[in-house]
Amino acid sequence: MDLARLRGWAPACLLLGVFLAAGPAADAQKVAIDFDRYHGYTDTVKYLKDVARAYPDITRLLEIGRSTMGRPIYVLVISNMRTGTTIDRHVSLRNMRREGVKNVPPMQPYQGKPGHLITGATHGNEFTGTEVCLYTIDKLVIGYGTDEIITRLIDRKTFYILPMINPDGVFNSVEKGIVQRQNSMQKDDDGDGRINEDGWDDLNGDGRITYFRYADPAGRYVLDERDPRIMVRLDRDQRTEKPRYSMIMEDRDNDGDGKHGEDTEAGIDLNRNFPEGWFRDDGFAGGSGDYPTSAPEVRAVAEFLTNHTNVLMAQNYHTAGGFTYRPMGTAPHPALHPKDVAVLDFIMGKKYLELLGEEIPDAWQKPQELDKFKAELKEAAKNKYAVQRGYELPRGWRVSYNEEQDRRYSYGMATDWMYAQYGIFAITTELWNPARDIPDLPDLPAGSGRAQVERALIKYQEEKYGGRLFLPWAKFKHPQLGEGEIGGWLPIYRNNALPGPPLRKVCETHWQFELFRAGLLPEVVITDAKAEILYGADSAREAAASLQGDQVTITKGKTKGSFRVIKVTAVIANQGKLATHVARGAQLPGNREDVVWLIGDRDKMTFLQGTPFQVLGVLEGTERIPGYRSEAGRAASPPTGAGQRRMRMPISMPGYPMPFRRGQRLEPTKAAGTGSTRTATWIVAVSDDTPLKVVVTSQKGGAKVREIKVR
Ligand SMILES: [Ca+2]
Ligand SMILES: [Ca+2]
Ligand SMILES: [Ca+2]
Ligand SMILES: [Ca+2]
Ligand SMILES: [Zn+2]
Repeated sequence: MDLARLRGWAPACLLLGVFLAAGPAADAQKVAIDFDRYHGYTDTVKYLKDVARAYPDITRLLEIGRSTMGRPIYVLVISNMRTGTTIDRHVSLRNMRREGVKNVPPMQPYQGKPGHLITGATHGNEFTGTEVCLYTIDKLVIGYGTDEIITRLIDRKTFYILPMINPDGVFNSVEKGIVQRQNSMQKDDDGDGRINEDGWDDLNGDGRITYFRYADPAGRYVLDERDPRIMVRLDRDQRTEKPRYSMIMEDRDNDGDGKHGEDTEAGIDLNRNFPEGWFRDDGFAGGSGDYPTSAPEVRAVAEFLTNHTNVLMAQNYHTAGGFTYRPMGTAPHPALHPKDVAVLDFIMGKKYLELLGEEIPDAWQKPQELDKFKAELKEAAKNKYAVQRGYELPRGWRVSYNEEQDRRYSYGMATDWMYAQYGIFAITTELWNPARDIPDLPDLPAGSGRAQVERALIKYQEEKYGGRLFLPWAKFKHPQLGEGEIGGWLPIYRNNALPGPPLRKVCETHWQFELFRAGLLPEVVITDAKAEILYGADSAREAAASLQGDQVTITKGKTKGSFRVIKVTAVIANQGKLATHVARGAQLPGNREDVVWLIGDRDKMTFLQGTPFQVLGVLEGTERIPGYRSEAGRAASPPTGAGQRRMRMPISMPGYPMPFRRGQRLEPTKAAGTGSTRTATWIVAVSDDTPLKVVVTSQKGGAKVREIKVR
């Protein structure tokens, strides 16, 4: 690999002409950013640091781990740093033998607000997602204080933006121009005992790695009849009268084994290394790793989500295609609870198709007629899952599971892992469909094939980019393969939104979509909290109250002080659109139901009725879920079979103290109410004037605190 030459090729080469200049920067944009070029690793990091410095009140930059090559993996937190609370601020862990020991890192206030995670570049060559992350950051920080909806979101929710899961892949793809999907773990791809011994090479020394094409009777390509710059790929058994060509990356056989570029710096595929449905597979480029989270980049994400448990919404950006995968890819349709299906398809999918301008399935328009659609599909549908749902999934909103052949698509994927193990509405959007996302692409009749799109794209880059994205083919004699030509697309443009207006359009559409999804997050509030004195007495500092059955016994002491029996009532409501968990989210091992605490000086209060925290369960949201009838109405078909087992539903109830003595269960009281509202009542005996407060903690719906005034 001729790195010395490549080093001279600075990312500045990618700077495009001023004709793509952005509109006038908004006044509030303290950190300038435009989308007329790709930012790559270096400028993305610089931007994140600049934003964190410029907006200290609403951002925090976290380094959540390091890549294989030692590059930091950053999450930019965007949330009002002065609002929010967490339970550990109100209940201190008590070490009875060594009081005052503090060895648990405190939670941050933003962890007590509903969270929305957006990631980019799990695959290093798919960095359009990194750009959408940066665009999203820009919109959020500029909108804070100027846009009412954005301000409200940043005050009450938490955005976690992770622009590059795979910084090494991004660096190699953008800064070095050597596209790299995988991470950079040392891997002997061809099993010859040597590592990274044959990467791609800049054969003609122009500072870029493009393609080499050469006449080859066994080749899989022919030249396009209308534009011989275009290579048309043949199907495996396709016959042709035209001369055949082969096309490889610019590359020489460095180790003389007769193979080209067989062992580059690329390591493993990060989107096959997450701990959901993982199995070892070295049968494709990079493989899935030695064990789940064996990649440091994946481990960083896994640790981050494990200790940032407030995330209910997530997006993992990839390229390309211009559609979204919602869960799941590793399991068939029944693995999802019908309520989650309805939230994903009828609410999110419908909005997504609207934003793309694509046709929305009839069933999504008329969810009240779902039974009719199901009956119709029974006659016509190609797959049984479509019949169960009442609709085929549209092109723009699909699953990677192969429903027609009833076969899993893949394994170890981030989105499945987030949904199945953390209860997150996680999706994967494959950004970029040039035929749709380039507003002024020339000469493209509807339903155009690949070659037609390619012709239009080449013409477009000639007109708008001065022909810099596609190099003309030039004769070159390859040291091993003989005569041929070097040229073609600069590889980074093959799978990413072209910078300038096309990239901005992709960014804007997906920013709008994630803004919409953020607006669905739950919002748990204490709508009312009051206390009334049922009984009061003086001279009772040492008073104690105890409860046996329904009998309260009060024992007054001798020294001076006051003593009161107080009834506290708190009303809690979820005022957000979605429930505080996905349908079975509270049953997942790392998750817990919502609870409400009554907190005061524990040495001065005795709970007579109601446990210190009471269970709220899962608070429903305010949005009616179209296309879903809850168990209360008509039972929605319960998930069965392998899918349900795969969700690892536990056999015990989550989250409560286990019985500490045989035969006696210490179970918390359940608050009254259903739907989105609960009422919790306590009766406590309190000595002196210890202040009381109610704290509601919902893992994904937020934590709130309210001081109690005793009347
Ligand atoms: Ca090797
Ligand atoms: Ca090589
Ligand atoms: Ca070259
Ligand atoms: Ca070789
Ligand atoms: Zn990808």
